[in-house]
Amino acid sequence: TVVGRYESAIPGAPALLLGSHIDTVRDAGRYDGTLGVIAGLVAVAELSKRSEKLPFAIEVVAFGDEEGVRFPTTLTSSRALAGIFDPAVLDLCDVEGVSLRKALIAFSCDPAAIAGVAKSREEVLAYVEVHIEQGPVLESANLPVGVVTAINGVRRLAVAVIGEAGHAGTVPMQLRRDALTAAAEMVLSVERVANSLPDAVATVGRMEVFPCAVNVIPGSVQFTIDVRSPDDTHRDAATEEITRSIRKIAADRRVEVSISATHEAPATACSPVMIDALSRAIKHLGYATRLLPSGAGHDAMALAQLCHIGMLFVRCAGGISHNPKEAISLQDADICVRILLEFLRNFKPI
Ligand code: HGY
Ligand code: MN
Ligand code: MN
Repeated sequence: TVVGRYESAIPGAPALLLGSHIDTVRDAGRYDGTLGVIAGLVAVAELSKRSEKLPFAIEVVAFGDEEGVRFPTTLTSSRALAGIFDPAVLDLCDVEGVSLRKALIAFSCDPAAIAGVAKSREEVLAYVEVHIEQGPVLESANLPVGVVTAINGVRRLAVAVIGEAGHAGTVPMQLRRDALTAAAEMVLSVERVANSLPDAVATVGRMEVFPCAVNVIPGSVQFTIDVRSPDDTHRDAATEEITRSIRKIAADRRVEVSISATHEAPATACSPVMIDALSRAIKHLGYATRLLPSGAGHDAMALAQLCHIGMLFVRCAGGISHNPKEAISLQDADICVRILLEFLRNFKPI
């Protein structure tokens, strides 16, 4: 995580945090996360150019791990800053078996120093994250920006299916304990359960097949499940139903299955004070204010444990994200920075 501080008129004053994450998913777009850091930097550069000082400091924060692509955890950087980092995640390993602890040390970081980066409530006023919407709502409403009301809660699971590897040519179908066909039925049950609940979504985004050879019946399969809802009871009901269904499929197909929880973040409401302040800035610049929930997770979920949070969404083409086709217009980027500046100049510490 990289943090830059723009000092206040009162040196050492508490800071308003602006920022987002600079890590991405594989084969990602250029704006998910990065836009929030750049927008913060451009707003501060504008203030600095005019030697404008505010009654509070501004810290622009570039979080290093929000996506959780390499290790089976997520929000590690923002949780560290918010003082809610769980040291147990240091022992989680990537697909090569390298632990987060080892990777940090190899990157000349000191895992023992993580606790020391936590901010205190007294030194932080609030956190504002500018982020692409990653959905189609603003584009369909023909609006450049929107204000986030709440962020979906999420649960992530790691599933391991153990069958029996065998010769693809000699084992009769009814004698097989094929881990991949069992996993395939499980994946479809994830989709079925999510479709049965009004506002839940569930995704199997990653799957590894072993030994992964054209003429070998798969002996084992590992896959991930990501379950979300704006309502944590729906999120949990979907997760329980999916777990039940996976265990039944395993029993019917005579394979073993292990299911472990790898990540959980509760649905997180943005602070009404921040929603109002961002809405006022949008209105002041002459744009209609659109309030909307976030289906995607964000570092703001972690910062909500430390301070008031607000999020400003920026329209993105076709709502496409986690995809190289991710795109925003220069005009919308300019509008979001102007709104951020209007917000900063009128922000009254809460
Ligand atoms: O998964 C998410 O919602 C975010 O992109 N990390
Ligand atoms: Mn993302
Ligand atoms: Mn993001």
